[in-house]
Amino acid sequence: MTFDLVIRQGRLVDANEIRQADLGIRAGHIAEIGSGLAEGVSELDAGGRYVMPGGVDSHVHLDQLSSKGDMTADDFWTGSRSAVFGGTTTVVPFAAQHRGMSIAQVVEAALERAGQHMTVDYGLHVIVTDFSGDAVTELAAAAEAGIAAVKIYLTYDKLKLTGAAALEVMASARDVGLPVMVHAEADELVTRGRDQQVAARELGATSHAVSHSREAELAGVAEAIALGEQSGATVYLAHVSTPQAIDLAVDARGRGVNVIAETCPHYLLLDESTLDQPMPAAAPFLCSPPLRGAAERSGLIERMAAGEVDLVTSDHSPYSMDQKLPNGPGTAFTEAANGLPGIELRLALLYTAAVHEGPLDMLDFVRLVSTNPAKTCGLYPRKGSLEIGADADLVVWDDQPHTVRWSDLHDNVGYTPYEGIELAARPSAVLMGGEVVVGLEADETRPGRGRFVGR
Ligand code: DUC
Ligand code: ZN
Ligand code: ZN
Repeated sequence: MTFDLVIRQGRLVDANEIRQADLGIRAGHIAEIGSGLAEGVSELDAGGRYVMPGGVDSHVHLDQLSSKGDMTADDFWTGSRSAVFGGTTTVVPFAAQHRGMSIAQVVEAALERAGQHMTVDYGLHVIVTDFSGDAVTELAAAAEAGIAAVKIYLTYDKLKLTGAAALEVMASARDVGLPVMVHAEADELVTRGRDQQVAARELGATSHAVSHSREAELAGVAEAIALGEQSGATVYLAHVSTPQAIDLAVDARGRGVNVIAETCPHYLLLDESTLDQPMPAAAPFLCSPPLRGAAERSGLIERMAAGEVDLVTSDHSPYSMDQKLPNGPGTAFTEAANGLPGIELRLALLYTAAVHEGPLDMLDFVRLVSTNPAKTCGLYPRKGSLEIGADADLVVWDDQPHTVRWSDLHDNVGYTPYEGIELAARPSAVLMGGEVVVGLEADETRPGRGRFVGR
């Protein structure tokens, strides 16, 4: 049987090995890997470049209303389109339960909107803020429907769960086989820090970092791990910003606790000193947990090289400058929407910081941006692998230095915190289901082409 497409002259790389071989695609799946494959209906010459599984971004906020009432600047269409231009072919956003809402309804509504608008394949997490009423049954039904994980918060007044409720969610998630993603910052430390800054009339961006301190993250991570240890649930530590928090994860794994640790490119490339300037200049850099210093950046990269960090996701949290600064340049840190956009640049940023200029190799790179996020969300080996039968979602990775300009990106945010940064590589072609979707002058993106991929 002929192939629909054969990719030749590629260096095929997954999380295990690099092979010089042809890759044959049939009916949207990887059908054969070997040398001298028969001619396909179409042929693609990778020109010696790496060919890797498409990126899987298991932490993105799209079409999501924040607890402050801000709608993300990217919806499922603009966010997923931006993702694929950067080499990400599967995203996992959130259905957000605000208090008083039912889990079943928010999951159903998000799946319906995603089905209409996503251009890449997608999973779905559910944020749980109110675990009362029929929540246990509804969570079990959501797991049955294929959601990837539950997310809970240990801080933020409108989102946080008490320790007892968090333990209940963990026990229920364990029973239905879902990991629990935790926003792990200790509420009492964050709140006390914030109140002290406000009382001292220190309202600038640096005060955000003072209140969301390193210690608050460590205390939150310790609590999340304790909840996982007691309940037996798998704990997925979201957006870890300090190497010491990774060390807590490593210790816990040594005791048999199932801990998955994630960090994000902004913690590897951007510095807390960006907050030490007045608004509006500091606004693009406000996120939680906040940016840290050089010691944290190098410590995280060391731990990635040691295999102690599982995932690098974007935590794409797209808010416009108007949302960041509801009161103009006089906006206090307590009023600003916080979160950084980064869905399109995730692969190029990690590659530049940790492979091109750091100790990671291509196997680490694929593991962090694709294979492990797919495994975490129960999508492997369909996603995140080059196995025979896997979806032919592929990236041709090109060593092509370039300067970041927001005007070259495809999101709807209006700025990028990485403006002017030099990056070492980017995709030259991105394939989904064996079709070149972007790159090589193609743009086959369209709302609704993405499919739901369940756990
Ligand atoms: N938590 C996230 O997961 N993303 C953005 C901001 C936040 O608090
Ligand atoms: Zn969070
Ligand atoms: Zn997030």
